[in-house]
Amino acid sequence: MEKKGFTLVELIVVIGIIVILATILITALNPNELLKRGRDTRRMNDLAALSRAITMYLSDVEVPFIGTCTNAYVSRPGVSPGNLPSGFSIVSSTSRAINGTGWIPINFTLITGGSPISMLPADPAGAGYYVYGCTNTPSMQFELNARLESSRYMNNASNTNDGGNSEGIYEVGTNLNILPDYNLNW
Ligand SMILES: [Ca+2]
Repeated sequence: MEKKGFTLVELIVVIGIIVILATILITALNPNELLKRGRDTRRMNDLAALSRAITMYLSDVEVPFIGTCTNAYVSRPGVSPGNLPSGFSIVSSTSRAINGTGWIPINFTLITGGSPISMLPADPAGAGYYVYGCTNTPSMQFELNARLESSRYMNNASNTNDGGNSEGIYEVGTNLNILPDYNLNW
């Protein structure tokens, strides 16, 4: 008599093969690494956009104010002191306002034609944060810091690649020696 359907053993073998293939696929795709890459891409874009906006502000506004440069500005309050640049007063806020009251105290709305950014960026990881520093001597310069976390992009934070002074930190700006070599851990 012809056999119809699968036997139990055949089913178990098929299910076993599916489980093995699914495991291989998930390992290859590594969803955790993909999420980290997504956040890193956003961090690099955030800092690039912010850097362009500050540069535009400096070239456009007649009497610019880029912050009190003895401060280091942080996009998240409550960060452990050991994970912040030393030698600066730490000023932190979650406000993303672009009118000078946000975590970066620059009034981007003064730019002719309006601000190129609609809000200040914040790190896409819940525990993450960005750091902003400035100097007025000899001229107004700034630095922005973020931590990268994916295997693919982490090397972008090396000083060889970003030109900065802190190996583990992704540094962007017009003077990457404003903020010291520190550990931006979270
Ligand atoms: Ca660096």
